Amino acid sequence: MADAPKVGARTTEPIIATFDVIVVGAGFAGLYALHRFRGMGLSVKVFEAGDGIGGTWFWNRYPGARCDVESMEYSYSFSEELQQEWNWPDRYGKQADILRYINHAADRFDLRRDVQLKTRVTSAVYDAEANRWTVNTDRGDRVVAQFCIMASGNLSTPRIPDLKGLEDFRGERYHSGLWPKDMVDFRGKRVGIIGTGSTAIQIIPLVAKQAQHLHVFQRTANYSLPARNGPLSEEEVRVHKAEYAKRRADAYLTPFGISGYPPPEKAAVEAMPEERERHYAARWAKGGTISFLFAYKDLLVNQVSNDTAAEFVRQRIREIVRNPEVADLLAPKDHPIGTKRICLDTGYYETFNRDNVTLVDVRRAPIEEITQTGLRTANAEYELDAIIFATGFDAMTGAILEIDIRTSVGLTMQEKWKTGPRTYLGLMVAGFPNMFIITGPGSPSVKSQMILSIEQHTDWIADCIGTLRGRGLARVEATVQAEDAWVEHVKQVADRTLYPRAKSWYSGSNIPGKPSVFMPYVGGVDRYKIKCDEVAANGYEGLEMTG
Ligand code: FAD
Ligand code: N01
Repeated sequence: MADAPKVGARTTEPIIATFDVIVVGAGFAGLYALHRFRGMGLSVKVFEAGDGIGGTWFWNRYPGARCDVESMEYSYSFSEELQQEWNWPDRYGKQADILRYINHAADRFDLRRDVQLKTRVTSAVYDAEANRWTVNTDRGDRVVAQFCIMASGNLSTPRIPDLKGLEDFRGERYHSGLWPKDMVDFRGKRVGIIGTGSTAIQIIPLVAKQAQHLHVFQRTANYSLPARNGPLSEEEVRVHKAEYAKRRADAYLTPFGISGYPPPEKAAVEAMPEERERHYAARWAKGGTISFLFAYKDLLVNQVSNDTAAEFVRQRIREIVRNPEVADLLAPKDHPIGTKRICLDTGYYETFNRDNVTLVDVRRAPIEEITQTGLRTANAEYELDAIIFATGFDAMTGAILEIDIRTSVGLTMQEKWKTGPRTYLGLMVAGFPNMFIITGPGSPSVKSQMILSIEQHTDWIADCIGTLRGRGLARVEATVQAEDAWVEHVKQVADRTLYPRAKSWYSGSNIPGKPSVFMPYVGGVDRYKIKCDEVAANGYEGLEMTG
């Protein structure tokens, strides 16, 4: 970073402005943080790299982009008025509707005036004497605040694999997470899509309907369940809204932070095969991932049980896809179901019955090079007019580590997280006082309904800052002991499940050279919230408040 102040060498450039709180990012997290901290009487400044607010829903405009948690749940709960007045048209909101909702919330709570768009935070330096963060941006801002809040997102750092010849391609090139604002027209084009994760599985059925031909380059097959998306009826909405407050409270008592799905009591291994089949079939017919995962209580901890659910899905794939070889290739075999995010689709497997769609196995014959006119694998060459990279993100740590975060005593975040992220509760990092992360690694974050987690984190941070100030203190920091114990706990909990058996972005294995550490806390939102509440009730144990 060219203009980042180095340790101990305070630059002489003038400070442009001083705030109580600086927030990095204006997605669901940054916007709620702004609202919440402003409500405490704090001065807040939000920096957002994009030229609009909305985070994930601003950037991911690809065809088919939708949430996979039902919209009546996947929305803010902090304002009863907002949740009563807003109407979601569909069971799973499409990207444009979610972005419209975020913009509505920003206007309703007058948030825009404190958000600076088109501005990327490049460095954040903590002055241990003044207990202040100095934040620099790519637009030349240099601002100071007592607190720095990382609301920079878990899936906000898109990654295109470092393929030979990438820059030589003469056709159109897209990454799902950097999709253009104008509609892309694939009509009459030969399109290639690399990746078969949640994103690609949403894109493929729609692009297949437009393109002259679509080649799907698959390295690893994923489990996908039918979304059964559709319009919400007035009655469904009325009933949900009448119970909103209770449902929101109930969500905190569940592992994934989603109400309406009672956690199962029976283990799959205790059920007879016919009963299991009935159970899975009912959930497949209803649509959605949570109900499927909640078919039995041991699906994520017992390989034998998991195999029964995985085999059920593989059978459905074989039924839907007419070509047995293609069906076999699409049937995942290398990881237990649910240990990577289960995908949700509308007509994904059916798409492979189309004459204009070809599945290419790039596990057997890897992509060797992008050519000027397409792509070459180890055994064939493909002529393409457009390539879609649905290749994912440097998840959970990418956005934070892209910023040069350091302290005046010589600690850098890059060094601290060299062997994987270390946090206390996913909220704070020892050695980096007065910095909080919203849904950081080590919290349920990506394993939960994220807006609920965002609100829970932000409220906890707000209470912590309020307590610090109430005590007349200026500095709050996680202790190394508390952080070590939490990191160990997160690992132990994950090791008791099947999660570590999958290679995925949960453990950083999608990014070459990234340390392999399972990052989310999978003990459940319910247990995690109890822990956070206990920490606060016990006077913020594990944190030191000084200054
Ligand atoms: P983001 O929305 O990622 O916002 C972070 C913002 O920070 C971005 O706008 C980014 O530009 C900005 N930023 C980052 N670094 C900097 C910097 N250095 N300087 C300035 N700005 C910066 N979760 C669910 O719970 N349910 C779902 O159904 C669901 N669907 C998803 C679908 C897709 C396609 C994707 C990609 C994710 C989905 N998620 C879902 C996860 C989703 O990311 C979260 O639900 C939520 O939107 C995250 O909000 P956020 O504010 O924490 O982060
Ligand atoms: O990214 P991914 P995503 N050669 O990392 C492949 C959320 N989300 O954008 O598995 C060939 O899951 C890679 O292959 P492999 C959700 O949390 C939600 O799809 O590494 N292939 C994989 O197939 C999700 O989990 C929704 O072998 C290469 C794909 O690219 C998260 O975002 C919708 C490759 C990347 O899959 C990320 O999903 C969309 C290479 N060199 C996203 N490099 C909802 O429905 C990568 N791949 C809510």
